[in-house]
Amino acid sequence: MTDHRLTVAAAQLGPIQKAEPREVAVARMVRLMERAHHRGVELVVFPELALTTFFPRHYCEQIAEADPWFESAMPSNATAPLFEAARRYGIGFHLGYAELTTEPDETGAVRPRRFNTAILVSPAGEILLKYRKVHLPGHAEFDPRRKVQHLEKRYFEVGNLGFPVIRAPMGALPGVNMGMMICNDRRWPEAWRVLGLQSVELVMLGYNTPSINQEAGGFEAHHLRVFHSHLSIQAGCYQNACFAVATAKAGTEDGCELFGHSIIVNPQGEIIAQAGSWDDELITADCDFGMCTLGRTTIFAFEKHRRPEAYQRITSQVGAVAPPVWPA
Ligand code: CDT
Repeated sequence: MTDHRLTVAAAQLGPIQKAEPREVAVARMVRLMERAHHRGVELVVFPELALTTFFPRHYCEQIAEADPWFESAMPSNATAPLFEAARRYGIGFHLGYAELTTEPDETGAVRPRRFNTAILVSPAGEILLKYRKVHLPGHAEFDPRRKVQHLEKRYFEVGNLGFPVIRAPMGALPGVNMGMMICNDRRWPEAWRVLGLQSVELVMLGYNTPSINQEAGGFEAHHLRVFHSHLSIQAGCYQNACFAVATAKAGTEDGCELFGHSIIVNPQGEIIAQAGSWDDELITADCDFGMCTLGRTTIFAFEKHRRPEAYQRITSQVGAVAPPVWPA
C-alpha cells in the first residue's frame, strides 16, 4: 500500500518582547527545528509575525517608524539560520513575517509596500510559495477607547497574491497540495473554499490572537475566544477535506496575553494534536493524505454538488443588505 503520510509540526512560540532582537527569536526557532528533526518531523509551521513581538499593538505616528519590525530581504543575515537548519535537517518550514518591499502598486507606481506575509520553504531552502494576508483586522488610526491597539490596517496593505496553492515534494512524498492563510483569514469560510477549490490537502496558518476582545462591542467570554478559533479551523478542514496546522504565538507579550492553543486538525475536523503550554512547544502529527479522499469524493465532491450560480452575492457584495420585510 502506498504511504501518503507526512509528519508535520506546529512550532508554537512563547512571547517575544518588544526589546528582543529577531536573532533571539530565530535561535529559539532553530532549537524547535532541531527538536522536530529528533522527532522525525518533515515540515514545521511557525506562527504569524514569528520574528518579532506582535507590533501592531504599538502605535507609530509615521508608518516608516515601524520599519525595524519588517524584513526587506528573505533570507537575511538574521533569518539565514532557519534556512540552514532546513537544509541540515531536511525539513521544510512555514514562516510568518512582516514584509517590506518596493514594487509597483495597482496604478503602476513603484513605492515601498508593507504586507503581513508567510512563506513556505523547501528542505533545500528554496521559497516554494508566498502568501500575503488578505483579511486585516483592527483599525488604521490610534483608538483612544482601546487599552491595546490592533493596527494591522495601519501597517499592512491587503494581500495581493490571492490564496495560492502549490503542489510540491515534501518529506518522503512526491507531491502535497499546500496552501496558506494567516490568522484572521481562518475565520472566513471564503478563504478556506478558495483553497479547497485548488484541491488543497494541507493548510498552514499562524496566528497571534489576544485572550481578550478589546473591540468591546459586546461581551465575549474568555473560553469562547479559543472555541471560535478551533471551530473555524475544524469547520474549514471538514468542509474542504484537508488537514491544517495552526500555530500560535502564546503567553504574555508586552503585557498582553495571547491564547496559544495551537492545533493540528484532520479532514474529519478532529483535533489530532494540541499545545498545552503558553511557551515554545512542538506538537506533531502524522497526516495521511489518503484521508482527504472521503470528503472529496462524497459529501464535498465540489464538481457534483456546488451551485455557484446561487452564490453570486459572495463575490458581488461586501456588507450584508437588509432582507425584504413581510408582508411585501
Ligand atoms: N492577528 C490577527 O489577525 N488576530 C485577530 C485578532 C482580531 S482582534 C482585532 C484574529 O482574528 O485572531
